[in-house]
Amino acid sequence: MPIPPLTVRTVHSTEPTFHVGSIERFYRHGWHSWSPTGWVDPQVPILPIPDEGRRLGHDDPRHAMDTTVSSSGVGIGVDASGTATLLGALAPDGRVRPVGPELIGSSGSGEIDWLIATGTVDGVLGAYASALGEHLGRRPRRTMRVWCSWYSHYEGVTEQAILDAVDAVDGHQIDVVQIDDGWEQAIGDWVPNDDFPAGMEKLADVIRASGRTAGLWLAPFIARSDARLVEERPELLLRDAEGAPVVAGINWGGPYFSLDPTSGATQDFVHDMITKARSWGFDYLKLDFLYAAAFPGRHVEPMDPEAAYRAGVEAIREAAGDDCYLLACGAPVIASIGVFDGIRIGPDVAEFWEEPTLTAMGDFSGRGARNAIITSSERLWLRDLIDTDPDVAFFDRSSVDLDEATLGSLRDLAAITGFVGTSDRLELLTHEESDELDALLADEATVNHESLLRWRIDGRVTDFGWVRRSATSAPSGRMP
Ligand code: 9PG
Repeated sequence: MPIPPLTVRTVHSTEPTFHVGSIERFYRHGWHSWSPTGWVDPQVPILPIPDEGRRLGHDDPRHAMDTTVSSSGVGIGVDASGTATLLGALAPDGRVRPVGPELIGSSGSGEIDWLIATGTVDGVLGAYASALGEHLGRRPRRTMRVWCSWYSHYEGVTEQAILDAVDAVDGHQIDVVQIDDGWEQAIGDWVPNDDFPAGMEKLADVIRASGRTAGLWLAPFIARSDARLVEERPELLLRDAEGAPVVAGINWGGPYFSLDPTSGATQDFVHDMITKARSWGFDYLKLDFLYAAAFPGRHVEPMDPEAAYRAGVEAIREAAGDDCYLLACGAPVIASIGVFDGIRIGPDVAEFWEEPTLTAMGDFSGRGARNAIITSSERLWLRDLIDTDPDVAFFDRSSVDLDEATLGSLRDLAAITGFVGTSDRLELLTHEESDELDALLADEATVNHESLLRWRIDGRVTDFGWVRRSATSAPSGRMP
Protein backbone atom coordinates (compact mmCIF):
# COMPACT_ATOMS: atom_id res chain seq x y z
CA MET A 1 0.00 0.00 0.00
CA PRO A 2 1.41 3.47 -0.85
CA ILE A 3 2.33 5.57 2.18
CA PRO A 4 -0.11 8.50 2.47
CA PRO A 5 1.73 11.87 2.51
CA LEU A 6 1.33 14.05 5.62
CA THR A 7 -0.92 17.09 5.30
CA VAL A 8 -1.50 19.36 8.28
CA ARG A 9 -3.64 22.44 8.77
CA THR A 10 -5.15 24.38 11.65
CA VAL A 11 -8.69 25.73 11.83
CA HIS A 12 -10.36 27.98 14.38
CA SER A 13 -13.85 26.62 14.91
CA THR A 14 -16.62 25.74 17.38
CA GLU A 15 -17.61 22.49 15.68
CA PRO A 16 -15.07 21.37 13.08
CA THR A 17 -16.42 18.62 10.84
CA PHE A 18 -14.14 16.60 8.65
CA HIS A 19 -15.15 14.07 6.05
CA VAL A 20 -13.01 10.93 6.27
CA GLY A 21 -14.95 8.48 4.13
CA SER A 22 -15.74 5.17 5.76
CA ILE A 23 -14.19 5.02 9.23
CA GLU A 24 -12.96 1.46 9.64
CA ARG A 25 -11.11 2.06 12.89
CA PHE A 26 -11.30 4.92 15.36
CA TYR A 27 -8.62 5.95 17.89
CA ARG A 28 -10.32 6.75 21.15
CA HIS A 29 -8.19 8.67 23.64
CA GLY A 30 -9.27 8.39 27.28
CA TRP A 31 -9.92 11.54 29.30
CA HIS A 32 -7.59 10.80 32.22
CA SER A 33 -4.65 8.52 32.99
CA TRP A 34 -6.73 5.43 33.75
CA SER A 35 -9.42 5.93 31.06
CA PRO A 36 -9.59 3.30 28.29
CA THR A 37 -7.59 4.23 25.20
CA GLY A 38 -7.06 2.51 21.89
CA TRP A 39 -8.49 1.52 18.52
CA VAL A 40 -12.15 0.63 18.40
CA ASP A 41 -14.76 -0.21 15.82
CA PRO A 42 -16.91 2.98 15.80
CA GLN A 43 -20.03 0.90 15.15
CA VAL A 44 -19.71 -1.03 18.40
CA PRO A 45 -21.89 0.58 21.09
CA ILE A 46 -20.43 1.63 24.42
CA LEU A 47 -22.51 0.51 27.37
CA PRO A 48 -22.36 2.58 30.56
CA ILE A 49 -20.65 0.87 33.51
CA PRO A 50 -23.49 -0.25 35.81
CA ASP A 51 -21.67 0.53 39.07
CA GLU A 52 -21.81 4.24 39.87
CA GLY A 53 -18.69 4.27 42.02
CA ARG A 54 -16.63 2.63 39.29
CA ARG A 55 -18.18 4.87 36.64
CA LEU A 56 -17.09 8.02 38.49
CA GLY A 57 -13.38 7.29 38.44
CA HIS A 58 -13.32 5.67 35.03
CA ASP A 59 -13.63 8.42 32.44
CA ASP A 60 -15.12 11.85 31.72
CA PRO A 61 -18.33 12.07 33.84
CA ARG A 62 -19.97 14.18 31.12
CA HIS A 63 -19.85 11.09 28.88
CA ALA A 64 -20.29 8.30 31.40
CA MET A 65 -23.78 7.44 30.13
CA ASP A 66 -22.99 7.69 26.41
CA THR A 67 -23.74 4.70 24.24
CA THR A 68 -21.62 5.78 21.27
CA VAL A 69 -17.87 6.19 21.24
CA SER A 70 -16.13 9.55 21.54
CA SER A 71 -12.61 10.60 22.37
CA SER A 72 -10.91 13.13 24.62
CA GLY A 73 -8.86 15.81 22.87
CA VAL A 74 -8.01 13.89 19.75
CA GLY A 75 -9.65 11.33 17.50
CA ILE A 76 -8.35 9.50 14.44
CA GLY A 77 -10.35 7.77 11.73
CA VAL A 78 -8.65 5.27 9.43
CA ASP A 79 -10.34 4.58 6.11
CA ALA A 80 -10.32 1.41 4.02
CA SER A 81 -7.14 2.48 2.19
CA GLY A 82 -5.30 2.83 5.52
CA THR A 83 -5.11 6.64 5.43
CA ALA A 84 -5.42 8.19 8.89
CA THR A 85 -7.29 11.44 9.48
CA LEU A 86 -6.75 13.14 12.83
CA LEU A 87 -8.89 15.87 14.37
CA GLY A 88 -7.28 17.21 17.53
CA ALA A 89 -8.04 20.09 19.88
CA LEU A 90 -5.19 22.51 20.56
CA ALA A 91 -6.82 23.41 23.87
CA PRO A 92 -7.42 21.43 27.08
CA ASP A 93 -11.08 20.53 26.53
CA GLY A 94 -11.78 19.10 23.11
CA ARG A 95 -13.96 16.10 22.29
CA VAL A 96 -14.01 14.24 18.97
CA ARG A 97 -16.65 11.79 17.83
CA PRO A 98 -17.04 9.71 14.71
CA VAL A 99 -20.46 10.22 13.11
CA GLY A 100 -20.94 8.09 10.02
CA PRO A 101 -18.17 9.08 7.60
CA GLU A 102 -17.23 12.23 9.56
CA LEU A 103 -15.14 13.29 12.53
CA ILE A 104 -16.81 16.07 14.52
CA GLY A 105 -15.14 18.16 17.19
CA SER A 106 -16.62 20.10 20.10
CA SER A 107 -15.24 22.07 23.01
CA GLY A 108 -16.66 23.47 26.23
CA SER A 109 -14.84 26.73 25.55
CA GLY A 110 -16.48 27.26 22.17
CA GLU A 111 -14.24 28.43 19.38
CA ILE A 112 -10.72 26.99 19.69
CA ASP A 113 -7.84 25.97 17.42
CA TRP A 114 -8.04 22.47 15.93
CA LEU A 115 -5.44 20.49 14.04
CA ILE A 116 -6.55 18.46 11.04
CA ALA A 117 -3.95 16.09 9.66
CA THR A 118 -3.97 13.22 7.19
CA GLY A 119 -1.24 10.67 6.59
CA THR A 120 0.01 7.65 8.50
CA VAL A 121 -1.10 7.12 12.10
CA ASP A 122 2.42 7.92 13.30
CA GLY A 123 2.64 10.96 11.05
CA VAL A 124 -0.62 12.54 12.23
CA LEU A 125 0.04 11.81 15.92
CA GLY A 126 3.54 13.30 15.61
CA ALA A 127 2.07 16.46 14.07
CA TYR A 128 -0.54 16.67 16.84
CA ALA A 129 2.00 16.17 19.64
CA SER A 130 4.20 18.91 18.28
CA ALA A 131 1.29 21.36 17.81
CA LEU A 132 0.05 20.61 21.33
CA GLY A 133 3.49 21.44 22.71
CA GLU A 134 3.38 24.79 20.92
CA HIS A 135 -0.10 25.60 22.23
CA LEU A 136 0.03 24.27 25.81
CA GLY A 137 3.76 24.41 26.56
CA ARG A 138 6.55 21.89 27.04
CA ARG A 139 8.68 20.92 30.01
CA PRO A 140 12.16 19.41 29.55
CA ARG A 141 12.11 15.64 28.90
CA ARG A 142 14.01 13.42 31.31
CA THR A 143 14.85 9.79 31.94
CA MET A 144 13.31 8.76 35.27
CA ARG A 145 14.38 5.92 37.55
CA VAL A 146 12.01 5.70 40.48
CA TRP A 147 11.41 3.42 43.43
CA CYS A 148 7.87 3.84 44.75
CA SER A 149 6.40 2.24 47.88
CA TRP A 150 2.98 1.38 46.49
CA TYR A 151 2.96 -2.28 45.42
CA SER A 152 5.17 -3.64 48.17
CA HIS A 153 3.47 -1.78 51.02
CA TYR A 154 0.22 -0.27 49.79
CA GLU A 155 -1.39 1.85 52.53
CA GLY A 156 0.59 -0.08 55.16
CA VAL A 157 3.77 1.85 54.34
CA THR A 158 5.82 2.92 57.38
CA GLU A 159 8.85 5.02 58.16
CA GLN A 160 10.83 1.78 58.72
CA ALA A 161 9.76 0.44 55.31
CA ILE A 162 11.13 3.59 53.66
CA LEU A 163 14.38 3.41 55.65
CA ASP A 164 14.75 -0.23 54.53
CA ALA A 165 14.06 0.81 50.94
CA VAL A 166 16.76 3.48 51.10
CA ASP A 167 19.23 0.74 52.14
CA ALA A 168 17.96 -1.67 49.49
CA VAL A 169 18.27 0.74 46.54
CA ASP A 170 21.95 1.20 47.40
CA GLY A 171 23.99 -0.11 44.49
CA HIS A 172 21.14 0.34 42.00
CA GLN A 173 20.87 3.34 39.72
CA ILE A 174 17.62 4.63 41.24
CA ASP A 175 17.27 8.43 41.29
CA VAL A 176 14.04 8.89 43.26
CA VAL A 177 12.67 7.19 46.37
CA GLN A 178 8.98 8.03 46.49
CA ILE A 179 6.64 7.50 49.44
CA ASP A 180 3.16 6.62 48.17
CA ASP A 181 -0.31 6.65 49.75
CA GLY A 182 -0.38 5.62 53.42
CA TRP A 183 1.80 8.27 55.13
CA GLU A 184 -1.01 10.77 55.67
CA GLN A 185 -3.59 10.90 58.46
CA ALA A 186 -6.46 10.90 55.97
CA ILE A 187 -7.09 11.80 52.33
CA GLY A 188 -7.45 15.56 52.79
CA ASP A 189 -5.49 15.72 56.08
CA TRP A 190 -1.91 15.92 54.82
CA VAL A 191 -0.05 15.38 58.07
CA PRO A 192 1.99 12.27 58.84
CA ASN A 193 0.27 9.48 60.76
CA ASP A 194 1.66 7.44 63.68
CA ASP A 195 3.59 5.12 61.34
CA PHE A 196 5.88 8.07 60.53
CA PRO A 197 6.94 9.06 64.08
CA ALA A 198 10.05 11.04 63.10
CA GLY A 199 8.07 13.19 60.65
CA MET A 200 8.42 13.68 56.93
CA GLU A 201 11.30 16.14 57.01
CA LYS A 202 13.58 13.65 58.80
CA LEU A 203 12.68 10.94 56.29
CA ALA A 204 13.28 13.22 53.31
CA ASP A 205 16.67 14.06 54.88
CA VAL A 206 17.62 10.38 54.98
CA ILE A 207 16.57 9.86 51.34
CA ARG A 208 18.52 12.94 50.26
CA ALA A 209 21.58 11.97 52.29
CA SER A 210 21.65 8.72 50.30
CA GLY A 211 22.07 10.81 47.14
CA ARG A 212 18.51 10.40 45.93
CA THR A 213 15.59 12.72 45.29
CA ALA A 214 12.82 12.40 47.85
CA GLY A 215 9.35 11.85 46.40
CA LEU A 216 5.94 12.13 48.03
CA TRP A 217 2.40 11.17 47.01
CA LEU A 218 -0.47 13.62 47.54
CA ALA A 219 -4.02 13.83 46.23
CA PRO A 220 -4.40 17.63 46.46
CA PHE A 221 -7.93 18.08 45.10
CA ILE A 222 -9.86 15.40 46.97
CA ALA A 223 -10.97 14.79 50.54
CA ARG A 224 -12.43 11.62 51.95
CA SER A 225 -15.84 12.21 53.49
CA ASP A 226 -14.54 11.46 57.01
CA ALA A 227 -11.45 13.71 56.77
CA ARG A 228 -11.19 16.53 59.29
CA LEU A 229 -10.88 18.89 56.33
CA VAL A 230 -14.49 18.19 55.30
CA GLU A 231 -15.75 19.18 58.72
CA GLU A 232 -13.40 22.10 59.30
CA ARG A 233 -13.18 23.64 55.82
CA PRO A 234 -16.47 22.80 54.02
CA GLU A 235 -16.06 25.94 51.91
CA LEU A 236 -13.28 24.19 49.94
CA LEU A 237 -15.62 21.55 48.51
CA LEU A 238 -16.98 21.73 44.99
CA ARG A 239 -20.80 21.80 45.11
CA ASP A 240 -23.40 20.53 42.67
CA ALA A 241 -26.47 22.52 41.57
CA GLU A 242 -28.28 21.52 44.78
CA GLY A 243 -25.37 22.60 46.96
CA ALA A 244 -24.29 19.05 47.88
CA PRO A 245 -20.58 18.13 47.76
CA VAL A 246 -19.56 16.58 44.42
CA VAL A 247 -18.55 12.93 44.87
CA ALA A 248 -15.54 12.18 42.65
CA GLY A 249 -15.38 8.45 43.37
CA ILE A 250 -15.43 5.73 45.98
CA ASN A 251 -12.19 4.38 47.45
CA TRP A 252 -10.55 3.93 50.88
CA GLY A 253 -13.86 2.46 52.05
CA GLY A 254 -16.10 5.42 51.23
CA PRO A 255 -16.82 8.35 48.97
CA TYR A 256 -14.36 11.14 48.36
CA PHE A 257 -15.23 14.68 47.35
CA SER A 258 -13.76 17.16 44.83
CA LEU A 259 -12.31 20.43 46.05
CA ASP A 260 -13.23 23.49 43.98
CA PRO A 261 -9.97 24.39 42.18
CA THR A 262 -11.31 27.82 41.15
CA SER A 263 -11.79 29.05 44.70
CA GLY A 264 -9.11 31.25 46.25
CA ALA A 265 -9.56 29.29 49.50
CA THR A 266 -8.75 25.97 47.79
CA GLN A 267 -5.83 27.51 45.95
CA ASP A 268 -4.42 28.83 49.25
CA PHE A 269 -4.95 25.42 50.87
CA VAL A 270 -3.18 23.62 48.01
CA HIS A 271 -0.45 26.25 47.95
CA ASP A 272 0.22 25.64 51.67
CA MET A 273 0.21 21.84 51.18
CA ILE A 274 2.73 21.97 48.32
CA THR A 275 4.92 24.57 50.06
CA LYS A 276 4.97 22.36 53.16
CA ALA A 277 5.99 19.25 51.16
CA ARG A 278 8.73 21.30 49.45
CA SER A 279 9.98 22.65 52.78
CA TRP A 280 10.18 19.07 54.13
CA GLY A 281 12.63 18.40 51.29
CA PHE A 282 10.51 16.62 48.67
CA ASP A 283 11.58 17.61 45.14
CA TYR A 284 9.37 15.05 43.35
CA LEU A 285 5.63 15.08 43.90
CA LYS A 286 3.25 12.41 42.59
CA LEU A 287 -0.10 14.21 42.50
CA ASP A 288 -2.95 11.77 42.23
CA PHE A 289 -6.71 11.64 41.59
CA LEU A 290 -6.33 14.94 39.76
CA TYR A 291 -9.33 14.25 37.52
CA ALA A 292 -11.50 15.25 40.51
CA ALA A 293 -10.39 18.87 39.89
CA ALA A 294 -11.93 18.67 36.42
CA PHE A 295 -15.37 17.49 37.53
CA PRO A 296 -18.38 19.60 36.58
CA GLY A 297 -20.01 21.54 39.40
CA ARG A 298 -21.03 24.96 40.63
CA HIS A 299 -17.60 26.56 40.83
CA VAL A 300 -16.98 29.66 42.95
CA GLU A 301 -15.57 31.21 39.77
CA PRO A 302 -17.81 29.77 37.04
CA MET A 303 -15.74 28.10 34.33
CA ASP A 304 -15.54 24.90 32.31
CA PRO A 305 -14.16 21.83 34.06
CA GLU A 306 -10.85 21.79 32.18
CA ALA A 307 -10.33 25.54 32.68
CA ALA A 308 -11.00 24.99 36.40
CA TYR A 309 -8.46 22.14 36.40
CA ARG A 310 -5.88 24.25 34.66
CA ALA A 311 -6.37 27.07 37.22
CA GLY A 312 -5.86 24.56 40.04
CA VAL A 313 -2.77 22.86 38.64
CA GLU A 314 -1.16 26.14 37.61
CA ALA A 315 -1.49 27.23 41.26
CA ILE A 316 0.30 23.99 42.19
CA ARG A 317 3.14 24.60 39.74
CA GLU A 318 3.54 28.11 41.09
CA ALA A 319 3.78 26.82 44.67
CA ALA A 320 6.12 23.94 43.75
CA GLY A 321 8.51 26.07 41.72
CA ASP A 322 10.06 25.31 38.37
CA ASP A 323 12.68 22.91 39.77
CA CYS A 324 10.22 20.47 41.37
CA TYR A 325 9.36 17.34 39.37
CA LEU A 326 5.58 17.08 39.18
CA LEU A 327 4.11 13.73 38.16
CA ALA A 328 0.39 13.79 37.37
CA CYS A 329 -1.66 10.64 38.05
CA GLY A 330 -5.33 9.96 37.44
CA ALA A 331 -5.04 13.22 35.54
CA PRO A 332 -6.86 14.64 32.50
CA VAL A 333 -4.13 14.06 29.93
CA ILE A 334 -4.38 16.89 27.41
CA ALA A 335 -5.18 19.47 30.11
CA SER A 336 -1.98 18.49 31.98
CA ILE A 337 0.42 19.23 29.10
CA GLY A 338 2.80 22.10 29.80
CA VAL A 339 2.26 22.15 33.58
CA PHE A 340 3.47 18.69 34.60
CA ASP A 341 6.84 17.05 33.92
CA GLY A 342 5.39 13.57 33.69
CA ILE A 343 2.04 11.83 33.57
CA ARG A 344 0.73 8.33 34.20
CA ILE A 345 -0.60 7.03 30.90
CA GLY A 346 -2.54 3.98 32.05
CA PRO A 347 -4.29 2.36 35.02
CA ASP A 348 -2.38 0.63 37.84
CA VAL A 349 -0.49 -2.46 36.68
CA ALA A 350 -1.05 -4.36 39.98
CA GLU A 351 0.51 -7.75 40.71
CA PHE A 352 -2.22 -9.58 38.79
CA TRP A 353 -3.60 -9.72 35.26
CA GLU A 354 -7.13 -8.39 35.77
CA GLU A 355 -10.07 -8.13 38.16
CA PRO A 356 -12.69 -10.31 36.45
CA THR A 357 -15.65 -8.55 38.09
CA LEU A 358 -14.54 -5.23 36.57
CA THR A 359 -13.95 -6.76 33.14
CA ALA A 360 -17.42 -8.33 33.32
CA MET A 361 -19.03 -4.91 33.84
CA GLY A 362 -17.05 -3.41 30.95
CA ASP A 363 -14.70 -1.35 33.13
CA PHE A 364 -11.30 -1.36 31.45
CA SER A 365 -9.92 1.40 33.70
CA GLY A 366 -9.49 -0.98 36.63
CA ARG A 367 -6.25 -2.25 38.13
CA GLY A 368 -4.41 -5.07 36.43
CA ALA A 369 -1.47 -5.58 34.07
CA ARG A 370 -3.72 -6.26 31.10
CA ASN A 371 -5.55 -2.90 31.23
CA ALA A 372 -2.31 -1.07 32.07
CA ILE A 373 -0.37 -2.49 29.11
CA ILE A 374 -3.22 -1.93 26.65
CA THR A 375 -3.82 1.70 27.64
CA SER A 376 -0.17 2.70 28.08
CA SER A 377 0.96 1.08 24.81
CA GLU A 378 -1.72 3.05 22.94
CA ARG A 379 -0.50 6.36 24.42
CA LEU A 380 3.21 6.18 23.58
CA TRP A 381 2.88 9.00 21.02
CA LEU A 382 2.84 11.36 24.03
CA ARG A 383 6.44 10.51 24.89
CA ASP A 384 7.95 13.28 22.78
CA LEU A 385 5.80 15.83 24.57
CA ILE A 386 5.80 14.88 28.26
CA ASP A 387 7.48 12.15 30.35
CA THR A 388 5.15 9.16 30.17
CA ASP A 389 4.86 6.86 33.20
CA PRO A 390 3.48 3.40 32.35
CA ASP A 391 3.53 2.47 36.09
CA VAL A 392 6.02 -0.01 37.48
CA ALA A 393 7.79 -3.10 36.17
CA PHE A 394 8.17 -6.08 38.48
CA PHE A 395 11.34 -8.12 39.01
CA ASP A 396 10.55 -10.10 42.18
CA ARG A 397 8.69 -13.16 40.81
CA SER A 398 7.69 -14.21 44.33
CA SER A 399 5.52 -11.09 44.77
CA VAL A 400 3.39 -11.29 41.61
CA ASP A 401 0.93 -13.51 39.83
CA LEU A 402 2.05 -12.58 36.30
CA ASP A 403 3.67 -14.63 33.53
CA GLU A 404 7.01 -13.91 31.84
CA ALA A 405 5.41 -12.41 28.72
CA THR A 406 3.58 -9.85 30.88
CA LEU A 407 6.68 -9.03 32.94
CA GLY A 408 8.59 -8.59 29.67
CA SER A 409 5.99 -6.21 28.23
CA LEU A 410 6.11 -4.11 31.41
CA ARG A 411 9.91 -3.87 31.16
CA ASP A 412 9.59 -2.93 27.48
CA LEU A 413 7.18 -0.10 28.31
CA ALA A 414 9.75 1.19 30.80
CA ALA A 415 12.53 1.02 28.19
CA ILE A 416 10.42 2.79 25.53
CA THR A 417 9.18 5.57 27.79
CA GLY A 418 12.49 6.00 29.66
CA PHE A 419 10.38 6.05 32.83
CA VAL A 420 11.67 3.09 34.83
CA GLY A 421 9.69 2.53 37.99
CA THR A 422 9.64 -0.33 40.42
CA SER A 423 8.01 -1.02 43.77
CA ASP A 424 9.80 -4.28 44.50
CA ARG A 425 11.56 -4.89 47.79
CA LEU A 426 14.96 -4.91 46.17
CA GLU A 427 16.53 -6.84 49.05
CA LEU A 428 14.37 -9.82 48.06
CA LEU A 429 15.55 -10.02 44.43
CA THR A 430 17.58 -13.01 43.25
CA HIS A 431 20.89 -12.28 41.50
CA GLU A 432 19.21 -12.77 38.13
CA GLU A 433 16.32 -10.46 39.01
CA SER A 434 18.70 -7.85 40.34
CA ASP A 435 20.76 -8.00 37.12
CA GLU A 436 17.57 -7.67 35.10
CA LEU A 437 16.67 -4.48 37.00
CA ASP A 438 20.18 -3.07 36.61
CA ALA A 439 20.17 -3.76 32.87
CA LEU A 440 16.98 -1.73 32.53
CA LEU A 441 18.37 1.09 34.69
CA ALA A 442 21.77 1.09 33.02
CA ASP A 443 21.45 3.38 30.04
CA GLU A 444 18.96 4.69 27.60
CA ALA A 445 17.85 2.10 25.09
CA THR A 446 17.79 2.86 21.37
CA VAL A 447 14.09 2.85 20.62
CA ASN A 448 12.41 2.88 17.22
CA HIS A 449 8.71 2.73 16.52
CA GLU A 450 7.97 0.23 13.77
CA SER A 451 4.16 0.33 13.49
CA LEU A 452 1.16 0.71 15.82
CA LEU A 453 2.03 -1.55 18.75
CA ARG A 454 5.37 -2.79 17.35
CA TRP A 455 8.61 -1.32 18.67
CA ARG A 456 12.33 -2.05 18.31
CA ILE A 457 14.39 -1.78 21.51
CA ASP A 458 18.16 -2.06 21.01
CA GLY A 459 17.51 -4.08 17.84
CA ARG A 460 14.95 -6.44 19.44
CA VAL A 461 11.33 -6.30 18.29
CA THR A 462 8.49 -6.16 20.81
CA ASP A 463 4.79 -6.04 20.00
CA PHE A 464 2.13 -5.21 22.59
CA GLY A 465 -0.65 -6.53 20.34
CA TRP A 466 -0.68 -9.89 22.11
CA VAL A 467 -2.14 -8.29 25.24
CA ARG A 468 -5.11 -6.84 23.41
CA ARG A 469 -5.73 -10.09 21.53
CA SER A 470 -5.72 -12.03 24.79
CA ALA A 471 -8.32 -9.70 26.32
CA THR A 472 -11.64 -11.31 27.09
CA SER A 473 -14.45 -9.20 25.68
CA ALA A 474 -17.09 -7.84 28.00
CA PRO A 475 -20.72 -9.02 27.75
CA SER A 476 -21.59 -5.58 26.41
CA GLY A 477 -19.49 -6.25 23.32
CA ARG A 478 -17.45 -3.17 24.17
CA MET A 479 -13.90 -3.32 22.88
CA PRO A 480 -11.36 -2.49 25.56
C1 9PG B 1 -2.68 5.14 45.94
C2 9PG B 1 -2.72 4.67 44.51
C3 9PG B 1 -1.34 4.65 43.84
C4 9PG B 1 -1.49 4.37 42.36
C5 9PG B 1 -2.45 5.35 41.72
C6 9PG B 1 -3.79 5.29 42.44
O1 9PG B 1 -10.43 3.22 41.08
N1 9PG B 1 -9.84 3.23 42.16
O2 9PG B 1 -10.47 3.04 43.22
C7 9PG B 1 -8.44 3.45 42.19
C8 9PG B 1 -7.76 3.31 43.40
C9 9PG B 1 -6.38 3.52 43.41
C10 9PG B 1 -5.72 3.84 42.26
C11 9PG B 1 -6.40 3.96 41.08
C12 9PG B 1 -7.77 3.78 41.03
O3 9PG B 1 -4.35 4.01 42.27
O4 9PG B 1 -2.63 5.11 40.37
O5 9PG B 1 -0.23 4.44 41.69
O6 9PG B 1 -0.67 5.89 44.02
O7 9PG B 1 -3.62 5.55 43.82
O8 9PG B 1 -3.93 5.09 46.52
